Amino acid sequence: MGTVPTRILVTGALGQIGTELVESLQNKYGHQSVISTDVRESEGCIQLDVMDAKKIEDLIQTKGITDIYHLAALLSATGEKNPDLCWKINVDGLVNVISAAKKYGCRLFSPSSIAVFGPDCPKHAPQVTGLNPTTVYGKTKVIGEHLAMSSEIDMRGLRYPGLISWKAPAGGGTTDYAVEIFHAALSEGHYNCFVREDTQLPMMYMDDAIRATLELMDTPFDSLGTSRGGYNIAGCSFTVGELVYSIQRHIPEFTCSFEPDVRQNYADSWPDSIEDDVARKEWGWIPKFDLDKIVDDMLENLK
Ligand code: NAD
Ligand code: AKB
Repeated sequence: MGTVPTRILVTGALGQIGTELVESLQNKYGHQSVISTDVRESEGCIQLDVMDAKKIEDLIQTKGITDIYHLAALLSATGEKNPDLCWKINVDGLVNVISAAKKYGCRLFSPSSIAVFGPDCPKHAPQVTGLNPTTVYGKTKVIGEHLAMSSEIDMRGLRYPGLISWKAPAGGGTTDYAVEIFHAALSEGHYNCFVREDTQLPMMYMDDAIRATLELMDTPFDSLGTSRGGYNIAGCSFTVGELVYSIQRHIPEFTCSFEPDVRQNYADSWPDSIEDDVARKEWGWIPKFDLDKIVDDMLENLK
């Protein structure tokens, strides 16, 4: 008997990650094998609200879906402005997707985040530590990781750091400054940053994040241990000051001012850097982009 061909459903496909993940999945599995969905309308994308459990099931059944990449969510800054909605989309929406995956035997990728960590976490965050986030967004991600391990399906996740990319805008997170700064540097020569100059967070270039996602999903289930719901993956870690300095290698006249808002509190509650020894050991994770390489590539592509 032959193996069933991979047919993929992506939720939240129009977002920062979905824009690039869909492209990579299409390159890997063929254009027709990837069904893009989002609550927003766009050509080539099926409109799907992840609160609509029946429509999720209908799509999985009619399209013969084998794998789901569940990207629909509210990020930290938007989520803290509307915690009830954040809980609904990030937890109830995920539960809908898990139920459908279980019913139709689908594999499921559902991202976690460095937001699972709270102020009690060591500044270099280990894989296994207490998860006591202060944000609602972080709490929804902790629940997502628990559901991955308790739902009796093949469900996997990565604790993505702040992601930096140029193809789509960042979607309402605390780490958005690390994307916005490039656009401002090129268009205005100046950026007014909403966190302090010494704020240091774990970050990653989108190319590394997409590759990590595909590599995790390519790993045999039996090789994955108890971190399957949310592997720490490190890219690089830098302060805003260091990011400004790296951009000034290309644009010496670029300036940055600092006017911290409520997002400073979320950033301060997260670790500075990430220990990714378990991902390296279990499925061979190795990042490729350091700060200067990210900056070179971002400016080259945005110019
Ligand atoms: P994004 O905000 O750019 O995209 C999310 C997409 O979900 C949007 O296109 C939005 O329209 C859609 N959406 C919102 N509500 C929906 C609903 N009810 N039904 C269907 N679609 C809905 O986010 P992203 O950066 O692409 O993040 C994707 C996932 O990765 C999220 O789970 C996020 O928490 C996680 N993550 C992202 C980052 C990052 O830096 N981008 C870091 C860590 C974790
Ligand atoms: C956010 O800032 O909310 C996201 C994340 C780190 O989860 N980029």
